Amino acid sequence: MAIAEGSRRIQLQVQQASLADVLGSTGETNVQGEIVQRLDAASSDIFVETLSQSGHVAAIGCEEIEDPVIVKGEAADGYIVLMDPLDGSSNIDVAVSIGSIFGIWQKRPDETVNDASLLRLGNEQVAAAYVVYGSSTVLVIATKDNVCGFTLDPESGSFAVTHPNIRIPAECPYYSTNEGNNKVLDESTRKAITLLRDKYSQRYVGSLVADFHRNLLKGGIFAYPADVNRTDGRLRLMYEANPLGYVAEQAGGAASTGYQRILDIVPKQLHQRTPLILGNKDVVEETVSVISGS
Ligand code: P6P
Repeated sequence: MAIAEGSRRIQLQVQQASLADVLGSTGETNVQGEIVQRLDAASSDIFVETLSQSGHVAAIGCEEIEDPVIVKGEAADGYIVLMDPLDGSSNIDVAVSIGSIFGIWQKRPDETVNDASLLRLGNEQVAAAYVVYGSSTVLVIATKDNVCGFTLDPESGSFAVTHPNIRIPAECPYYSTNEGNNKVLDESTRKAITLLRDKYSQRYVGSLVADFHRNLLKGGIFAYPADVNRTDGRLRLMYEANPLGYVAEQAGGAASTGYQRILDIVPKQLHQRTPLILGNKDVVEETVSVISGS
């Protein structure tokens, strides 16, 4: 409910954009060294507020905030939420789909929450969610063996079930990757991308949530592999790869670094990056076998 309420408020700002004077940058750079868009900061503030006030969240990790937010008077049955409050910032000013991503863990019993509490294994997630702010606003929530999509009714401000029991299709029509990176891929990765290009149609929005949501509903694979400039990959493990990897697996898909299952990675720090191969299980496995030579 806290995520739904926060996304309802953010969607209003996304739709008003220039009219609400929320575009452009704050002039600051975040812990990632990226220019903070004003909507990044607003989204972070909104979700920190709704999650903290929910009474069920003990700590929050956020792409826009260097250190964990430990919620005062934390809830005994607290959850730990790691989030990318607004993903795809470069697309905000050009009216292209953007999204929010959440990984949800249960605080360990009798745990006094501290910074280390947020460095949990991806496969210990109890739920994950994302919101895509596109031609419609869709909230997708994954729990064990169940992925369900809800669409926001802008008139009433409430979400209705529109995509019950999402399963990623067996067929794979699309691949999503930044083809501009081909020149910096190692040989086996470049071969893997070539195989995708030969077999599937390219669809690449430049917003991870939008690319993943299309591939989840229609079938497809998203690949942001390691390259010579980004040996650890570009995307973030704790609040992008882990949550979407959880959603993919609960819908019958897969998520890998190209060498290892995403949800098996032992995290070392809150903002660490990872390569990400995500989507249709068969195609992820084929792609991983070419990348890793296994
Ligand atoms: P590139 C957006 O900034 C993001 O974090 C993801 O949403 C997206 O998939 C990726 O970066 C795009 O990166 O290098 O293709 O612009």
